[in-house]
Amino acid sequence: MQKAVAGTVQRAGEAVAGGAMATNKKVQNMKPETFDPSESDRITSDFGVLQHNTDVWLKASTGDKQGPALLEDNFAREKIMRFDHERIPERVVHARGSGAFGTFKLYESAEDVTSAGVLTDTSRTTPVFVRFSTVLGSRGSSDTVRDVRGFAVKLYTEEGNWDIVGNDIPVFFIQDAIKFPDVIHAGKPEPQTEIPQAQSAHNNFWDFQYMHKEATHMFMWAMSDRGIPRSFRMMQGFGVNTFTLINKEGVRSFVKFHWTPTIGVHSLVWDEALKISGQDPDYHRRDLYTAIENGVYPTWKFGIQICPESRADEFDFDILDATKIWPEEVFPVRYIGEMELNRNVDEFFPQIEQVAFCTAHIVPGIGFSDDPLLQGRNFSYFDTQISRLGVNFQELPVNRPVCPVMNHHRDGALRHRITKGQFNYWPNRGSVVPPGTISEGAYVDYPQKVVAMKQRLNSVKFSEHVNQAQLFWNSMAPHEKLHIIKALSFELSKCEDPIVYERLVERLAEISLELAQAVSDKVGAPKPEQESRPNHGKKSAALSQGHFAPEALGYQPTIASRMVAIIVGDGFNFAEYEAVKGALSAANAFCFTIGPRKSEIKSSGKSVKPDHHFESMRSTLFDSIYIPGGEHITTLIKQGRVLHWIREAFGHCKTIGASGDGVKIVKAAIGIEGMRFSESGDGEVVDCYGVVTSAGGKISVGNALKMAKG
Ligand code: HDE
Repeated sequence: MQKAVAGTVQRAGEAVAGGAMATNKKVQNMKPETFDPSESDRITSDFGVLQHNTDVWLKASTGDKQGPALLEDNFAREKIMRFDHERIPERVVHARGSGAFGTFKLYESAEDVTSAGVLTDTSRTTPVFVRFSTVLGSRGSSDTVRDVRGFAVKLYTEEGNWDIVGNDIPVFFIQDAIKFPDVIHAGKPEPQTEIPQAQSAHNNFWDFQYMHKEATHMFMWAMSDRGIPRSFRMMQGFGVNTFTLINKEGVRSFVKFHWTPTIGVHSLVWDEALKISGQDPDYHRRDLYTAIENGVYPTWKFGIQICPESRADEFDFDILDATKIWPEEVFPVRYIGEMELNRNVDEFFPQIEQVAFCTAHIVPGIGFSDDPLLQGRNFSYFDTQISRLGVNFQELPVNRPVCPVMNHHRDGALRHRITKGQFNYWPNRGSVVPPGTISEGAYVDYPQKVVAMKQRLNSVKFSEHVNQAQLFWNSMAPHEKLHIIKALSFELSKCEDPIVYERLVERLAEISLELAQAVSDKVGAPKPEQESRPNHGKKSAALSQGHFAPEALGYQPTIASRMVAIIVGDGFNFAEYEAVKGALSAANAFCFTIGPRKSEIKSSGKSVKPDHHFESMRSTLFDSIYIPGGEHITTLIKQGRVLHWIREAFGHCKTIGASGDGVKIVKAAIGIEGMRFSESGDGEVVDCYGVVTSAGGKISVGNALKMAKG
């Protein structure tokens, strides 16, 4: 795994051993199964017998002539047999992912709405594990594809595990769980060819989108910049489904859960995402690991949107419909806690691959709602873990709670736990392990009154599907609208069947005529002449990514963990190089030196060994580039690859810094004198945080620049 060369490199978790990690209950809880090899350890068989040669199979051999391998070699057979069975089924969705451990701290009690300890006790630090994922791709697919991202959080509370199995987009494609197999079949590779991998750009996906008008709102989100995040650390997380909170008095409220990153919400641009897919398919995985490994811990604010039960019917949408957001103007987000990820896993498979989330994992003070998507999910997650991990999946180290687990469930494949005594049923004559009482904090189901007919029917308000798609479109900044047009134009161009892209363009005309016309032109569909539904003109500020700039949340913009490439050749100005690198590293930016070769690059008596050469990395993998002055410019300016580095970074709206003669190469590449903050060919206006240099070599770090067009 690539480590950043700058900043204080510390082994996350270990560095604070004796501190927070030593008291992290989940870290302690996994200790018995954690093997940390030492110099004195030697290879044994699985049944503990020390082995002396594990490289050559036992043979009937004379030494000068090869003889047959013998079946009696127990160790060789064990080694091969264990290897043969290393794979388990990958997740049926969200197969590709990565994760980390951390902590959750509450800073404001929500006792007015819930009795849950994790949401009322501000003295607690609750251990967490988070797994981020894409949805459609297989386990080995690329990180930067256009897709929804999973954002699944397991909170190991003192009252049991609470899982918020969310996404980076607050709504879903479908309203009813019974449609899940259809939407996933339509999105995954097509059955006759198993093509395309990890892509929604194909006939079946868009056919489904048209056939299910309820998907309209969600596909707008997926086609927006949310579909191509810059980093897992820069994504919002949403519980999506409507849950309930119940307070001590037994009063119930409806709730939506939010995670908001304190470094802001940032995305790639599509051209970058496409290229990174090939250049570094592990881009997001590596980014998360590297940041944590270097002590730049990602944090999210935790927020709740509350709707009192008495107000549930007041709105023009059903609050139990997962294709709808609760607009923040109507339901403000109340931020009450913060989550930090501060420890990478020790081993991928037993921790990230075997972690098992279930929406049904809730704790006292938290409940479900009648959201029909949630009800189906509550069944599906348990069920899928049984085929993926087996019935005793709850016992796996990463999954088991930090509080006691006691019951009369027994046996099943790979049961680990040994329970003493005679009783494995309740009630028993010895009163062994009875249920808890309410005063002991036992989970009590909310006594909800249900009067209904048994029918296959959703509520009337579930039938409106376009209002919030319009709200989303109207709320986008100009560059966000442009990106949606481009994304839809890309995706629909990959659909060969005219009925698919023509009908979808008709659907777009229900959202916005401007959108439909722009896309129709690109994809060759008939141009809609009038909007097929009037636009209500409403907006909601919190739907645009720009709304989540760190300043808006009370945080300073930061360059920490941002990737900076410093371009050098023989004869570069060492003093400038050192000054800029030092300033950036002190601010915890991750600096990489890139040169014509990895061997030493000389500069008036000094030299550096670059981390990469121009061909082994590309500008796409960095947030910013800096070119020091010096004689190297006369050579570099003639090299197409170096000019491409600068041009490409410019085209992707990246911060480009140069000092001294470095300015000349920037000018040669992009035709602009000195330091500029880029605007793309489309005239987009973006916010940049980063390195600011001037031709005079003045350097300031971490400035937030509002870019202006022109
Ligand atoms: Fe999932 N989903 N889902 N999902 N989902 C799974 O469970 C399912 C839905 C989400 O990192 C599966 O353990 C149904 C919405 C995440 O391990 C499976 C429905 C949201 C993850 C499953 C939904 C999600 C999953 C596959 C419709 C956002 C990855 C493997 C009713 C709130 C968890 C697994 C991880 C995984 C079923 C819809 C998020 C099959 C039936 C809505 C983040 O059980």
